Order: sequence, then C-alpha cells, then structure tokens
Amino acid sequence: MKILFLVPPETLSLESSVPKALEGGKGYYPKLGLLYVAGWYERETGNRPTFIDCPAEKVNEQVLLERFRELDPDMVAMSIMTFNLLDAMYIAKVLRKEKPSLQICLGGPHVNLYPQETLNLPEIDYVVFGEGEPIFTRLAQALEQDGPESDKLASIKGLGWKRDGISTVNPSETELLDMDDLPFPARHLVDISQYNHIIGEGRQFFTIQATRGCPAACTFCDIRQTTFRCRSPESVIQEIEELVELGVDDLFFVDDTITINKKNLLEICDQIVKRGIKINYKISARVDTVNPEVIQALARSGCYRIHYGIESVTPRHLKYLQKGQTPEKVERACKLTRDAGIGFFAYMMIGIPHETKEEMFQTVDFAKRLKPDYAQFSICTPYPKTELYFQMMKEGIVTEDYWQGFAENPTPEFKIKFWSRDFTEKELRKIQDDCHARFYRSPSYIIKQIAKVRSWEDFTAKARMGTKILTSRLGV
Ligand code: B12
Ligand code: SF4
Repeated sequence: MKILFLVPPETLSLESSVPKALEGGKGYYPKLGLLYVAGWYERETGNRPTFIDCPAEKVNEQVLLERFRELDPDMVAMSIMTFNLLDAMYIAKVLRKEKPSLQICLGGPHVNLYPQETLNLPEIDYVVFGEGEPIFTRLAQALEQDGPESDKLASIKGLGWKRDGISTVNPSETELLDMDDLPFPARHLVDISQYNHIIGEGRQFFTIQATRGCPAACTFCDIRQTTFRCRSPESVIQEIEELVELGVDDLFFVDDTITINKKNLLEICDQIVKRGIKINYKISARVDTVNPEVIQALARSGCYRIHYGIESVTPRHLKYLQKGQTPEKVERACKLTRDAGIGFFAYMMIGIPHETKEEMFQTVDFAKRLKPDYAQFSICTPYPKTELYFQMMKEGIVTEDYWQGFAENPTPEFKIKFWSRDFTEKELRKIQDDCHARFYRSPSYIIKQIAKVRSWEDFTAKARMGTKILTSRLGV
C-alpha cells in the first residue's frame, strides 16, 4: 500500500486569537505528530511512505496535484488541528476527485476531540484518535491482510472507519505508549532545511519531544491533567546527536512542560555539556516548575529561551483559569531566568471573562516589569471542548455550542468568536493592538533590546518579530 503523509496547503485556516498575519510570518514548524506516525509505520512495515509538507515546501494545489499523480498513493494521511480542518477537507475533495479509490485518514488534535463528527464528513474514510503511531500501522496492515475486513477494523482501538456511508467509531485506546518504544520521528522523509523560525538562534531549526502530557489544570488547554511521561535521557541525547549530525543547531522542545521531571531534565543538560554537543534550544515551562538548579543547568547546556505561560497579573483571573500560579511565583521565575542569561517569551492573555480594560493594561505593565524578550497578548478564547469552554457555557457567556456546529459542518464562513459580555470583537482586537504597542513601543523595552543585541542576525530577527507584531492587524 502506497501511503502519502500530507500537510495540506493553508488556504482556509481559521484566524485564531493570535492574528493570522502574525502566526503566518513566524516560519514553519515540522508536524512532529505526523512524523512520529510515519516513523512507526516505516519501522513496523519496512515500507517507505512519502511525506509532503505543502506550507513548508511552498507547494500549492496545482503542484501538489502533479506530485500526487506521479506518486499515485492508495492512502493519504493528514494531521489536523481545528484551525486547519477546512484545509484538510478541501484537499481531500480535490484528491478524491483525482483518484476516486483513494482512502483518506485523518488524525491529530481535532480528531482527538471530535472523532465521530470528523468521520461523518464527506471524503473521510478513517479517523485515528489518541496516540496514533501503532493505531495507524494496525489500520494499514489490516487493509493489506486477507480475511473479513470489518472484523479486522473493528478490533483496532482508537480507530473510526466508514464503509458504504456507515460510520463506526471503535472504543479508545486506553493504554499509553512507553515513550522509549517510539522510533525517532521520520525526519529523513522531509527536507529539514525548509523549517525555520523567525526568532530562532541558529542556522537550522527543528523540533523534538522528550515528554508527553501535563498534570496542571489550566482550563483553556487541551492537554490539562493528562498523564505525564518521559523518554529516557539517553534516548533524548541520542536523538539530539542525530539532529546535530544533520546540521541542526537550533531545537525547540515541543513538550508542554519539560521541567516537570527535574531529574531527567538535569541529566539531559548534563550530557549535552559532558559530550560537548553544540546546540541552542528553547523550551516551554510553567513558572512553578523551575528552580535555580534547573535554570543554571539549562543555561549551561545551550537553552536560549523559555516560553512561559504567564497569562495575567490578576489573582482573580489566574484563579478563574485554574492556572495554579501567582504573580510572585512568576516574578521569581522570570528573575531567575534573566539572571542566568536565558531569554524568555511571556504568553499573556487579555479578555478573560469578567476582566476590565484597566486590568488588561495592568497585565501589560506587569509584562513590562518582567522584562521578557518577547510578549504575546492573546485574546482569551474558549477552544473546543476545553474546560473553559464548558465553564463559559455554564455561565451563559458562550451562548451555543458553536464548535460542535463547526465540527459537524465546517464551512469557510465560520469565524472564531470572542465571547465577552463587556467588549465587542472589534474592541477586543483594538485593545490587543494597544497592548502590543504599549509593550513593544515602550522605551525601556527598546533600550533593553538594543543593549542585548548579540549580532546583526539577532538584531534583524528581533526587528522582524517586532514589526510583525505591531503590523499584524494590517495583514502585512
Ligand atoms: C508545537 C505546537 C505548535 C507549534 C507547531 C505546530 C505544528 N507544526 O505542529 C506552533 C507554535 C506553530 C503552534 C501554533 C498553534 N497552535 Co499549537 N501546539 C503545539 C503543541 C505544544 C505541540 C504539538 C506537537 O508537536 N505535539 C507532539 C505530537 C507527537 O503530538 P500530536 O501532534 O498530538 O500527534 C499525536 C496524535 O495527535 C496523533 N496524530 C497526530 N496527527 C496525526 C495524523 C494521523 C494521520 C494519525 C493517524 C495520527 C495523528 O498521533 C500523534 C503521535 O502520537 C500542542 C500541544 C500538544 N501537546 O500537542 C499545541 C496545540 C496543537 N496547538 C493548539 C493551538 C490552538 C495552536 C494555535 C491555534 C495557537 C494560536 N495561535 O492561537 C496555532 C495554530 C497554528 C496553525 N496555523 O494551525 C492546540 C490545538 C487545539 C485544537 N483543537 O486544534 C494545542 C493542542 C494546544 C492547546 N491549546 O490545547 N502550535
Ligand atoms: S501548564 Fe501548559 S500544558 Fe499544562 S495545562 Fe497549563 S497550559 Fe496546558
């Protein structure tokens, strides 16, 4: 069976709480989840699939069609967030028209939330929900083996399948994978030079994952209270060494909070130093999971930036979001980080239910005091099936289950709503622009950035990012 793993062109993606122009200019990250699925498939079957990442390779619909005709795959597998469901639907239709016998399988965060609804959509033959690596391979193998097909498909947990218009969604796979059983993502299927990041610190960027899951309870997040698991430090180091061999010198750990298991992380940092591995990297962390020992180890081993989810300065709002942190903890962690010479990105939120405009600007002032290298002010958005979404429905702020409507009938006319009793979307967008302007145009920020510039590349990266943020509303 010939398999094409595909990241479709982004033409119909929804605009999220971060303006599309800002999101779009940041560069291209690899689809690590799909590369993991491809890696497992390759290891188990010995078949070599094809991988086309249209946005990264700048492949448009016409070029994709040409390559599709040449490859003539039996199955196309795509990974989707809610934000690019429409892109996947559109391209599924185009490819199916080209080859009516083509089988189409979707997986990823959106499918994990809405397996049945996604399977019910036209052109979709299979959905995989949960950790997709073994499930997808079981599906591909089942389709190739002899014997009654429905029996084989019915026995695969985490799979949904459609035959003659009838959808069947099997029970979920409840067993989590041992992360050391995973092969490394199938990076050899993509041209790594096409991935980059506007504010990276190196010549060649790529992503890696050392842990899965997060025990914290932030209500706006899909990953909330999921089982935390780690790979062994040896395996992570081996993968980093492979990446360095490939020319990668700038890594992003996509882990939600890699700092939860400090022992493992310290071992990884230690090994990077001991083995003299030359790598710059950035991570994401909760402020309450770092301490001086961890920060020092990160600094020594090449960590140049930490992404902190800080959200707000107001304890009332932090509590509302069940963030489980205080402004004092935030200040402590940010100071530790600054003192160790690691930069940080402050993710802030405005438009939290019941928040006043004054409080939003207090959050900007707080962000300025923390002295991050970058700050992003997102409009608080209840994403599908999050605790925040259900909470806002209970309070009557979100008046209808509109994500359910989108999942059942995704149309390009759909626009994400910013639910607030106190502000219109236009007002919120204007406040968001004001927040970015207050932050990035503040003399203290500009002086600090000029003082910190290490090289011309560093300066131009910062200037590009700053310009992008300030002009993102203008769609440039
Ligand atoms: C890194 C990351 C990014 C990066 C890179 C994205 C990329 N190219 O992959 C950046 C910064 C660009 C990004 C942007 C955004 N992101 Co993001 N991101 C993540 C993060 C932290 C990690 C993703 C990852 O690599 N995971 C590791 C892999 C191994 O896991 P996975 O992708 O889930 O894949 C597994 C399964 O889902 C399944 N699977 C996945 N795909 C497929 C496909 C097939 C065929 C099969 C069989 C199985 C399968 O198997 C995989 C292996 O087990 C996740 C949170 C998380 N922990 O997943 C959020 C997350 C995916 N992002 C999210 C969001 C909301 C966004 C933004 C909209 C944020 C915003 N701007 O407001 C944008 C959207 C950008 C866009 N244009 O689409 C949400 C998605 C929610 C949803 N309902 O879709 C998540 C879940 C975080 C959250 N808030 O809860 N993101
Ligand atoms: S700490 Fe991050 S990953 Fe964990 S629940 Fe909160 S937002 Fe989600």
